[in-house]
Amino acid sequence: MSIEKQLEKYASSLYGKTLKELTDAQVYTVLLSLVKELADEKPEITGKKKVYYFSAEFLIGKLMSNNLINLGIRKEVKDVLDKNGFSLAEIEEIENEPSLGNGGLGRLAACFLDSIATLNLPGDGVGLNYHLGLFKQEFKDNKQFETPNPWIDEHSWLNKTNKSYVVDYKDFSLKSELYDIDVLGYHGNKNKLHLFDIATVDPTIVHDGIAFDKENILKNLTLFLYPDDSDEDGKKLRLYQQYFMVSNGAQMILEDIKARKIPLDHLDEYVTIQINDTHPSLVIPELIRLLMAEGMLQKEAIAVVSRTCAYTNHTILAEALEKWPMHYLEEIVPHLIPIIEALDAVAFERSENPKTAIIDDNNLVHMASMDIHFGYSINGVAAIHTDILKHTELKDFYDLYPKKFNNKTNGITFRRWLLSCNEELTAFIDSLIGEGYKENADELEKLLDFVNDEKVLNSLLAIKKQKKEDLVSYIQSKEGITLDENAIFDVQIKRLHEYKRQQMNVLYIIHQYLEIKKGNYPAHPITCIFGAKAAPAYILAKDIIHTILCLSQLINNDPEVSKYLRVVMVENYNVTYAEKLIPASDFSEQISLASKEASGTGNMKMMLNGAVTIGTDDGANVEIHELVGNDNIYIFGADSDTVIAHYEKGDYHPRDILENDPAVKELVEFIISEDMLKIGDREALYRLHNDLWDKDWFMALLDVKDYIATKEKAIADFSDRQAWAKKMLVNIAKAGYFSSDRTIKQYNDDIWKLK
Ligand code: T68
Repeated sequence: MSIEKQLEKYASSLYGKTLKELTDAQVYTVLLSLVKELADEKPEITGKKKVYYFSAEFLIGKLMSNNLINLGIRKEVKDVLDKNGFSLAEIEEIENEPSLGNGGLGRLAACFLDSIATLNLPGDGVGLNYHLGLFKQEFKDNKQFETPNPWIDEHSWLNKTNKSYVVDYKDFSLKSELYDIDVLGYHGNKNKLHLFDIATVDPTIVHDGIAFDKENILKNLTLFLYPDDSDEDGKKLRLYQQYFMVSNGAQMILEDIKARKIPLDHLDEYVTIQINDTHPSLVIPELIRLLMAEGMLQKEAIAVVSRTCAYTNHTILAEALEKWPMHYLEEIVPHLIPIIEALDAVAFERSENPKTAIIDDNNLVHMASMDIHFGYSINGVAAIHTDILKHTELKDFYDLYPKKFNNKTNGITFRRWLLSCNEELTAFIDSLIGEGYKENADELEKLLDFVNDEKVLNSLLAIKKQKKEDLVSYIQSKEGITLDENAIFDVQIKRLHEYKRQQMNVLYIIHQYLEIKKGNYPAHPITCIFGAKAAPAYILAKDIIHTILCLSQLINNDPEVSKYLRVVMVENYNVTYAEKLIPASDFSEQISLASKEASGTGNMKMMLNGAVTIGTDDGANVEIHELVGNDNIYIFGADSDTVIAHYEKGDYHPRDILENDPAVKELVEFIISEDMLKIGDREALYRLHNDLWDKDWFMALLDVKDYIATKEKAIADFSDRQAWAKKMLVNIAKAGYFSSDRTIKQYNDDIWKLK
């Protein structure tokens, strides 16, 4: 049956109408029904061994466009809708974005599921079905407020299954429900994302933004991703969540293994569990416990699990490596304690170094330590990150287990971050080098043949302009702000964190503002665009948002300045927004303090869409730098060795810089100037200002001058449009390495070893 006939069939059965007579929302539901039916018919990918990707987050984004592409019917659907008076783009807007992730770690998990299915490898995601997701960000009085982000509609991609498991806690047990989302490979078959839930969860307990009774586990367990953990009850809730996720996942895996009549001591030949950061680490003791309950001896269970689990580290920030107080475990999952103690004893037999202990002197259980001792592979997510893990952060572990450590540089799925979000660029690339790059991303290098082709370069500029116009109208509709697509779009989109140094970008903006006020205009008008959520309890991150919003108000309302400089922070930055911002960006801001950004993946997405990176030699920027060469990237700032040495010696004092450099001081003082205090909250502005004087833990002042000078150079270069288009082209051509298909092949070759 043709796509049109099938759509008519659903229009008739669901609404008793013809396609033409439907509202947009009804067309969305009709399309959803059809795609789900087609997905249903796809066989599941099978094989002897399967990977289970355990993750607290799956930042999957809207699924309609991607699923149409992967089913190979997007064009046909678009034509049918056109013919009937609908725009596919508008229909796709209707879908709620699933709110199941926070940042790069969650988006990476989503890209990986896409690539695993595309490579036809058996691999499922395991996570939780958060009803209110991460919070929704709203701006009021130039400040961030958090509200619930309900995203589950009557019609959604979730398929209720009849799987259910009992999860035991100290004082009660919970019965799970399992929802699955089909994960379609590009022109291929499917895997699943398994999202566990409970029937009793109750969004009506939420009040005053995102407040709720943290002790009411029956009602709150799967409400929010990363519920506020600034108090004990919040921390315990996170532990309840983590155990729920891993116990369900482990039970589901063992159920399948038993159904296949596989002897449990051969588990590792059939299953590999990839632990995404430390949130799912309790799967190790839980799986050991379940195997012992099946009659396996503890020693053997530990050995089997150690051959089954592998761990990915996403950060060197110590505060993000989770440590659970033993008394929480006693209160919530006491049955894991004897196992964790046994693991600690084994670890001690292997090394008496207190730095590699699982249970430390303060009775804290170190999740990463457990992963490293009892996982068979430990990987970092970019070359420099893995090096720092081996030689600095996790050195004692590396000395103990050199063979376990390996690097897997992150990647992104080109289906979403090119084919779906930038159809114009995709079509243009197709016309130049054919479609082979869609399966073999390295073929993008063929674009280098056109590096001196004026016509091609002009087309690239024209496509960028088109995407900037699209973004201008999107921002107009969402934020009510009118931008000029002829300005440079300078984009910093990522979680708000001091180490990512949005505050350094703020200082750049202040510099530019003051220069314009003095009559020194930039070589080209520039629009600085931010998108970022701050964790609700992260005060300084919220102060930085406040400062950006105040600056935005000051500058955008100053007609003299706003001709040359504009500042926009978009509200509730999410995957949907990223899909509009990335194709439209000229400058890709990747300005973390060297050594702190494990990889970054936004840098890869922007590069693929023809933006040029302004960045430090950090994370995957290092690899981008190597690939594109000095002429096609703007690198600045202290390198990671210098930064690490400052931390070791404790010799970085921002006050020294401020007392000796009036130019830098002027920028910092502007934060508490009359102009700013008139607009903003005195306490918040002073807090940021004082932090920069007394702490500046991520050394924004160390790099700010080099940053400003580098950015000025980039702005000047931008004016030579042909030369700039060459940089764009080289960036696109060299982005093939960052396909998550490459990353997943490496995970499979080195770690998972599936068929
Ligand atoms: C990110 N991590 C890294 N963490 O920051 C980024 N963590 O460099 C890297 O590219 C990406 O992972 C993928 O590897 C995160 O996104 C979190 O969001 C997070 C949340 C809670 C606790 C710890």
